[in-house]
Amino acid sequence: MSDPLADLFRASFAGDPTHLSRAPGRVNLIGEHTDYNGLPVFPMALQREVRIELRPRRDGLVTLVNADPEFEAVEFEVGVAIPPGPTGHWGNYVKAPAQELARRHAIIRGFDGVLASDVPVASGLSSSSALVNAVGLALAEVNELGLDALEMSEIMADAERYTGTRGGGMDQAISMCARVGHAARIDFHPLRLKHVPVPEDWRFVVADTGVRAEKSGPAQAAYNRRRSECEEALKLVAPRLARARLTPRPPAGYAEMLRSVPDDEVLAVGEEVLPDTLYKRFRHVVTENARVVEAQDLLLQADHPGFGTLMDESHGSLRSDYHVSSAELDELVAFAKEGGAAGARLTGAGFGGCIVALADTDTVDDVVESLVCGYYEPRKLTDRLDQRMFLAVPSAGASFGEL
Ligand code: NG1
Repeated sequence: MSDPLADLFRASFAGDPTHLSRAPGRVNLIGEHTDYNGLPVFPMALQREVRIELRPRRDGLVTLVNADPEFEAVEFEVGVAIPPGPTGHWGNYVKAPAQELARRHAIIRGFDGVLASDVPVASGLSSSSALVNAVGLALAEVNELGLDALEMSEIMADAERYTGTRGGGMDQAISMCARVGHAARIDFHPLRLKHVPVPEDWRFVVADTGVRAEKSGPAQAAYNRRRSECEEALKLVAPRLARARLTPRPPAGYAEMLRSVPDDEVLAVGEEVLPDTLYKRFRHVVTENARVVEAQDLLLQADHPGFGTLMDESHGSLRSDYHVSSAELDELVAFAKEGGAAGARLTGAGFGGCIVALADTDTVDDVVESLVCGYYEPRKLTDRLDQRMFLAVPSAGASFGEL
């Protein structure tokens, strides 16, 4: 059978590729902007993935050719201080895991490889972490590091900060550790996953606004600002909780705070001490955490309407309190609901990118039709519709093997 990636390999290097490293993108079902606050998230891996066919090298050179001619080939030496390319260059996501693995495990071997990805870029579906993970896994295996998926997830989360985004660890963890047919509740510090089966008749529709949410561009500053705002809010609330004797000492993080004090009391203190914007950010984080906890139970019980309602509430909070939605995201959500979705929300960081809508086998066609007629047709975005809108299939995490 012809393998276009292998053909590209032969055209780029002499000989054949020997190994395949692959890592999927993800859709986050609920729990947005909670991971970097140390609070849980609830994503699943997608059938869309980054695939690298490669051949290990004896020296430390990494050469990676992208099947998409829009992206020039990347070449560098593995090391502890790899000079980054210009901000936003895709090569930075290749260098990121190489530098982190060199710092932690003194890796010395690189590879020749060719890469193809069908994860939409800048859409909130973690194309970046899929790339970081696929390269990181390749380097870990080529250097025989013997790391497990959880260890790799944590290293890759640190690695991606090389690109300038102060992200949480959700994307790397689900892309490394996901199970076929399951979503996962992910908790942090320490990192752990609880895999929950997705009922057979549930359908998650992913629909792209067509507005790119470049996290290497302006969205990066907006994203990092949200993170700082959450830290600032906690710094103001924590001592007040201790002074009110609600906690023995100021809680060190959101997770500790929400374990010790009921949400309504935390919110009451927040409202008292925080300026308006900070309070809104804080309220989103506290209420979104509660929604994740509830979502896990509802998925286990296959409570379709209940899960949908939580998704609606999440979107409302991301729009009104966290200010990361956009007119296009709100419109897609509205059309999904009009078509009969049980719930719909933006997914990923926001500022553009995709929504995820919950339908089932009976309603999915109507939801899709409503999105096409309401959003894509009037905007003349019906070309490459299968790229813009697809059904998410809960898929397996990253893997590495011989070809
Ligand atoms: P997206 O928008 O998919 O890149 C980002 C972060 C996540 C998480 C979400 C918001 C990275 C790599 N990803 O995801 O960790 O914070 O935003 O919930 O920074």
